[in-house]
Parts: sequence; structure tokens; C-alpha cells
Amino acid sequence: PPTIRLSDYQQPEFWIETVDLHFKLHPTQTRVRSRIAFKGNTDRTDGPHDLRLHGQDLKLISASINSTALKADEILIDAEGLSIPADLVPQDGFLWECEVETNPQANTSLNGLYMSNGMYCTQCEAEGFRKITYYLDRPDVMAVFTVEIEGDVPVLLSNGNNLGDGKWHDPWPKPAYLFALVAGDLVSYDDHFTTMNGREVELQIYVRPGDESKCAYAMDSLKRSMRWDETEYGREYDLNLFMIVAVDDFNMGAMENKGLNIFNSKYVLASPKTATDRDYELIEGIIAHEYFHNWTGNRITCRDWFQLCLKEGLTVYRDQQFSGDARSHAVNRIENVLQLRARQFREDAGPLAHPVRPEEYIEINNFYTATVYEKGAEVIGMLHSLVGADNYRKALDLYFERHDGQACTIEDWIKVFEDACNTDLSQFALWYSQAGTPRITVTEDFSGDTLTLTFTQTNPDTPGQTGKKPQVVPIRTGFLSPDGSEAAPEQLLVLDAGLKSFEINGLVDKPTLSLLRGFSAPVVLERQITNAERAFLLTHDSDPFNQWEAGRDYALSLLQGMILNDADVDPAFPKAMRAVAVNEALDPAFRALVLSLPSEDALAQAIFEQGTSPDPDAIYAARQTLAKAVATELSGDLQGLYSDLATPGPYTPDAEAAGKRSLRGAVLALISHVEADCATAKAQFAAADNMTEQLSALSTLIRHDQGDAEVQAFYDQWQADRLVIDKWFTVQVASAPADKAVDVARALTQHKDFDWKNPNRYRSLIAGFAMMNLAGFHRKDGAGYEFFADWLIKLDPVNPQTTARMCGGFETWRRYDASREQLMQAQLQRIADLPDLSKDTAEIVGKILN
Ligand code: B3K
Ligand code: ZN
Repeated sequence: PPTIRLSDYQQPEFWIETVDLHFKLHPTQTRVRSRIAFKGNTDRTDGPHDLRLHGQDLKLISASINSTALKADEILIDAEGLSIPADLVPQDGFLWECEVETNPQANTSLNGLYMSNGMYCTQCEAEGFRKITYYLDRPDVMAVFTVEIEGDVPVLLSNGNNLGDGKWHDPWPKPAYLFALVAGDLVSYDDHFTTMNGREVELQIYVRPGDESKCAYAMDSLKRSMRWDETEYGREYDLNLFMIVAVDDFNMGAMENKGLNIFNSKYVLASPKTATDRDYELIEGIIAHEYFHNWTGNRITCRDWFQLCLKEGLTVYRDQQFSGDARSHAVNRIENVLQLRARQFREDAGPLAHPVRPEEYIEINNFYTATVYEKGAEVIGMLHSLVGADNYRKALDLYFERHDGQACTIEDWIKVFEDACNTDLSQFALWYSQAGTPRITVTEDFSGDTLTLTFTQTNPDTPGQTGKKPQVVPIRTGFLSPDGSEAAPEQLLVLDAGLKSFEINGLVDKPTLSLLRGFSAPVVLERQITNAERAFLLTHDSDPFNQWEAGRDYALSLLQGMILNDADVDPAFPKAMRAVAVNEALDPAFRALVLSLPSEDALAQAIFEQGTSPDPDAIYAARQTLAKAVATELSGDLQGLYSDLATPGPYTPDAEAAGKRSLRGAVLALISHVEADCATAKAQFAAADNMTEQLSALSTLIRHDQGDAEVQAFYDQWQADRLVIDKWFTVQVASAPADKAVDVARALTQHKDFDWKNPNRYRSLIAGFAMMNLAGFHRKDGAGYEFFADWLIKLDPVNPQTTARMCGGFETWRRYDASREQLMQAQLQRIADLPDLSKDTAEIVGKILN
């Protein structure tokens, strides 16, 4: 398969003005008729051009140009589409009419038109529309769509305004990737919204009959998102109808099709008994994300797929702002940084590293990555802090004004900031083109009343990129006096060179530095700091992110010492943890985050960066020892905390109640380290009236190998609820003791409910095992690797997109000792050698092996 390059971009030979689609739905023989008004592209003076249309897995029934039927020998069909020779194609414009047949039932890729539990559904981003009909399936071709659907089902939906009888019209020109069709036996949960200019918008969430009672939270999140986009960005909704559909078989979280968002049912349906606090939080964030795409993605879209971060980075940034406003900025920031480090830093440090705006790909679906999304959002956060809030708003206003209705590039985006803020961003733009996480060091020199800070920056090599230039790194810095107060006003130090010094004058004592407050740049900061300074920051820093970071960094350094040098637990650490745990002035959600130790994967990465191969069993053991030490220090407080943190009355999903439950969950985990029989967890499991508490109890019990009866009871209670049964699969493989995990996972693949073609179910078990149980996956004999590879091989022919994404489980193979490395390499090679491997998986496995 060819490599697609940004540098090869050319405008299309033709544009499309209008598209009329007619669907006659049938599970195995759906007929699609299209009438497409093409016009010539006057910028392409290199004609005359053949008509080249994308198309995949289509049976062509007929085609004509300006009502003249094309003969079979006038149409050249290949695996990627069709071509009509230029002499048959009026170069300034023509009407294309075509009929094709597709088989939605046979489409297991969940890309294009497919079926999920008897319901018709589409997924067109990035390149799924070409599986529906022949088209110019590229985002810079924007057209007005009119759709008519005939089918033997009660509900027939598409984008835009409902004209009745299965007919739809979307007045906003859009690229084909935003097209959607849904048809099936669905019911809707309805509401309405009045926009800032007084327009009435009908809101509908479509679900399978029986699920109507689980839509309230998604609807509430939608209305709050709509209001927020008005007040914070001045963006009003632009159709009189907004629909969300929940489907069970979906490759990702959700999709922002114009006026008809399609969601993985996991991110719509919620009730206290079946959804955890984390589920509620994700529903709120993803509903907001997809809604925000209406302006950042749909009204202004991407010129080509290399510009993906234009819509994704910005929309993630916007949904993070929204969630911060809706909940707690501090807690959200910490959670986002945990994710960023776990997924994006890991990606940036390994064989799949690529810039926020990649320059080449084989399969674009492989680039919906943490780098494009999460690092893309970090880059916007840095822009925001560099230009300031007022300038940021000015730039965004200009962006919407200048580019509404266009398909844009990162250059357009940067130019808007340069023009609105009167600044030069050429160096800043390196964040979009250079891969890898910059590493920053700092030295401090205090003399007289002056502190001199000297920063260095190194920009590590990544696959295909060496000799990088220094980037612009905004470092928010605080200066703490010995009594914990701010000795000088906080500053934004902008490191824009490989080496740079800053002077801070008028200080009485040498301050303790609070560096990179709020995690103001996605970098690794290396500093010389003592445990006493860490404890001081954990107690006194007024920046909650850095307060948390001090505790995290403290734990990380202790654990590394325990793992690598057999160090004993530093008794000051449990004391510092206790001080936070019992400090009622602090938000419970924040306290829970402080109490949670660095993940096993984070420790493995940190140890690897020190130049040693991490031992997963030693990592597991050290975390256990440290947790036990904290639990012992807190033993006198735990039962009191546990009962004080109970949230009386009916369950509510708000951040405050969720925060208490999260701290209570952390306390429960500590209690079970000092309680022989896990009695508290057992009692919590039996009494729980909500999924958060039921699941945290179950996970604790499994971790301590005490949960057999509860595992069965949970299944008996929830077997009819697929989203809960997904959790049941995950908790068993993720929490199983390391030596048992592969066997548990293997046995569960035999369970009658392991419907592996459903992506949620597949991920719940296979990714739950490979990504959430470090020591289990890395069992010495390689059984975990073999099991994981077997299942990647099995899924690839059925669903390449999900398979390729899951291969990330092997992305860290070079971290480990020679024996594990060889075992993983052998499995990767076994996959790479398959004769019919999809290009999706081939691209990822090829890169991982290189
Ligand atoms: N834009 C979609 C993701 C499409 C993924 C295609 N492989 C969801 C989102 O980012 O909002
Ligand atoms: Zn998105």
C-alpha cells in the first residue's frame, strides 16, 4: 500500500456542489443511487483530467454522465475506486449519476454502512464514505447533501433537517466524512434548547427500546455543552434539530456527524446502578466533545487528514475547558496529565512517535492517536497561556470569522493567532512538526537577593527525526518562602532556546521553586530535589497540580529506590500521605489522587529511562509494599474516614459526591491491605446501591484473591446488561493476581458472553488484560504475549481498525529484558508474517518492530 505524504497535497481536479442520495436499505443488498453535481476546479490548470472517484467493496450497477450511460469498457474499476477517461468528462462540470449495491451485514469493519443488532448505521470518518458510494472522499470537497431513505424499519435518520418520509436535507456544505445514516427500531428521548438568539432546537437521543431511562445524563450534558459554547466561544447551534444515536457496535467513542452524532452506547447510557462515576464523567466529556465539533471540525473542517489536529486538538482542548468548568479544574488537570503521560508520553517515547501534525501515513485511521488528540490539545493550552485569555478569545473569534465554511490547515490556524495577537509564532509552530517529548533541566543559583534559574532543553530523536530545534516551552513558576507563602509573584518563564537563564530579584531567602505549575507544557522536567522539599511542596504549594505532582514525584523516587536498590520505605512518606488523607480542607477527589500511587506502567517507563530493564514483578511488589506502609500509618484513621465519606441518600453523579466516593474507594483499598479477610470490601459489595461502589469493592476483592463468590454474584445480577458485563470481563483480567491473569483471560474467552466481534467486549477482555495488568501480561514464559497475539490475529480480518489500535499493547517491547524482548518480538513477527494482514495492522506492527 502506498505512503501518503503531506508534501504531495494537491487540490482536487473537480469540486462537488450538491449530492442527492437515495438508499433502499436491505441487510445484504442495499442499493444506493447518487446524483452528484460536479464542477471544474479552475485552480487546476494541468487538465484535462480523468474523473477519479474513491470506492471500496461496491458493486457498480450503473453510471452516467449528463444522462448518458457509461459503457462497461468506459469505466476502469480497481480496488481503490474508479476512473473515467478525460475525453468522456466535461471539464467545467457535469451531473454524475450512479447506482451501487453494498452488503451492510457482511461489513464487520464497522466502517461505511454496517449493521449492529439489526440496526443500520454508518461510520464515515476518515474514509468510510467510499464504502457507501463512489465519491471524492476527501475532506476538502464540501457539498450540500439531500438524502432519501427507504427501509423496512420505523426510524430513518440522516443529517440536517427532517423533511419527513425518510427525506433529509442538510443546508451546510460538508465533507463526506460527516455524512451519517441510521435506521432501525429505535425510540427517542426528547428535549429542546433555546439558543442565545432565541431559536428553538429540538434535541433527540435515539436508543434501543428499553434504554430510554438511561438518557437523562447525556441529555443534560448536551444542553450544558450547548450553553457553554455560546457563553465561552460565542458559538450558536445552526440547525433546528440535534440528534444523538447510541449503537452497541462501534470502533471508538463517538462521531460528530453533522446534526446526527453517533455514539458508542457506553458513552450515552447511564444509571446509578449500572454506570460508575468515571462513566458519568466520560459521558459528559464526550457529549461535549462531539457537540463542540459542530464548530471546530464541521463548520471549519480539515483540508486533508494531515491537519487532523486542527479539529481534534482544539476540540479536546475545548472539552477539557468545559469539564474543568463543570467540575474541578485542579482535579481535571491532574486526570488529564495522568492520561497524557500514560498514553501520549509513552507513544512519544516509542516506535510509534509522530508529530502532532504527521507528514506521512499508510492508513489514516492509525493516526487518531494520543499525540494528535491530547498533545494537540496541550499545544493549544500553551498558545492560550502565551498570548493570554483576551488574545486567545480574539484569535478564536477571528478564526471563526475568517474560515467559516472552509477546509483549513495548521498554517491557517497559526496565522490567525499571529494576526489577532500581533506576534510571530514560527518557532512555536515546531510543536506541530517535531515529535518527541522535550526534556528540561534546571539549576538554581541564589546570591544576594537574586535567584538565577538556568534551564536547558533537549529534544530527543524519534523515528525519522533527528537534530531537532529547541521549542517554545512556557514554564509557569512559583517561588515559595520557608513559611509556605509566595515569596514573589508567579511568573511565566518562556524557555525558547536550548539554554536560557532567568533572574528573579528582591528575594529575602532562597525560595523553594514550584516549577511548571498546572503542567504548563507537555515536557519531562528533571530537577534535583530532596524528599524534604517534595514534602514541603506537597504541604504548601498553592498550585494544586504541583502539590499533587510533589507527592507523585516523591512516590516515584521512593518506588524506584525500592525496586532498583532494595531501599526501605522512607517513613516520612506514609506520614506525608496521612497528612493529606485526613486534611478536610482539601477536596476529597484531590486527596484520592494524591493517595493513588504511580501506575505500574509509569514505573516501568521511569525505570527504563534510567537505563535499566524494568521487572514487572518487582514493580508490582514494591507498589504493594508502599501501599501497605501507607495503610499501616493510616490504620487508626481508616475506618473513621471510611464511614465519614459515605454519601447518604440517593446516588448523584455530581463531582462532589463522586469525589467522596473516589476517596472512599482509595480508603477501602488501603483498608484491605491491613485487614486479613477483606470484610469491609465484602460488606461494601453486598450493600452497594451504585456501580461505582459495587465495582470498586469487586476489584479490591479480586486483587486480594477473595472475590470468587462476588464475581459470580455480579454476573448473575447483571448478565442482561451488556455494558455492565463488559466491566465484569475487565475487572477480572485487570485485577487478577499476576500469576493467574493469563489463565483467567484465556478461560474468559471461552465464556458464552465473550462476543469478540463486538469491539467493547473484545477490548474489555483483551485490552483489559494486555494494558491493565502489567505483571500478568509480562509473565516470564511469554504466555501473555502469545495469548494477546492470538487474539490480534483473530480480529484482524474482521476489524482491522480495532486490531491495529490494540497492537499498541506491544509498543513498549524494547523496554524489557532480553528474554521478554525476544518473546514479544517473536509474537510481533508472527503477526507481521501473516499473508493477508490488513494494511492498518501491517503499518503499526511494522513500525513497532523497526
Ligand atoms: N472524529 C471522531 C473519530 C473518528 C475516528 C476515525 N478512525 C471522533 C472524535 O474525535 O470526536
Ligand atoms: Zn474529536
